[in-house]
Amino acid sequence: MPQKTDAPIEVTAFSWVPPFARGHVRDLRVRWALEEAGLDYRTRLISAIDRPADYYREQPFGQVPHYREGDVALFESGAIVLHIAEKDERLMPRDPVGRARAITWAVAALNSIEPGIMHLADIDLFCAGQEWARLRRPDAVRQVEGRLDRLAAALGDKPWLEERFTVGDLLMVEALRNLSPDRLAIPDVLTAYVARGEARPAFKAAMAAQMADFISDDAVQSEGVSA
Ligand SMILES: N[C@@H](CCC(=O)N[C@@H](CS)C(=O)NCC(=O)O)C(=O)O
Repeated sequence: MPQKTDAPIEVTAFSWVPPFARGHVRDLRVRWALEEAGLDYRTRLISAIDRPADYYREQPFGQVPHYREGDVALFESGAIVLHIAEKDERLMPRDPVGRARAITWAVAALNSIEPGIMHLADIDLFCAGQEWARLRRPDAVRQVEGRLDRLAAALGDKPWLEERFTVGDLLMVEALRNLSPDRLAIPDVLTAYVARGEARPAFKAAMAAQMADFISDDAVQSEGVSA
């Protein structure tokens, strides 16, 4: 596993999040890209509850992940994953056409697919029970389902969006993972696509590493450890 305490690449992650969020915090996609590329990294854990004041100098919005590698300091998981992808042909094809297509899908994941899914998560998880959420939900579901249908058509019967797995698939699978089948209709080909992504050894290693970094609920509650 490329998580090493003396690694030159540092990624920030939260030390604790509620159970429903575990496996969905966005350092996961960065860890996944690093695992695919075989690059060692270390994590710096910060509290999700009491964000250190000086952290905003690194990540203007106080969010995770933040990435540091020598003089390179980055925020925004999409930018970080693209930066990592540039280092490894397995994530970013070297031929100009393949590279452009991989970037196109990466941006589509972040710009055309993920926002609707996160809006739905706001409605169903964070604002559940609020009147505006009840009124907004049918249209929000329709919009996401429309996008999913078009994405399923573009994927067709291929395993990946292009001839082989790229950074575009990594970000697309990550965006789709925040969908819940009991909240809307997900085309079968996309369910299988996400399962293919999650079956990759690099994804599994990233998931295990994120889980291992969380301090336990018991430590937070009974021992008063700062989350
Ligand atoms: N667009 C940012 C979003 C990062 C983000 O939303 N991170 C969440 C964890 S998944 C976070 O730090 N939430 C706390 C907050 O927004 O204050 C990215 O992709 O890096």
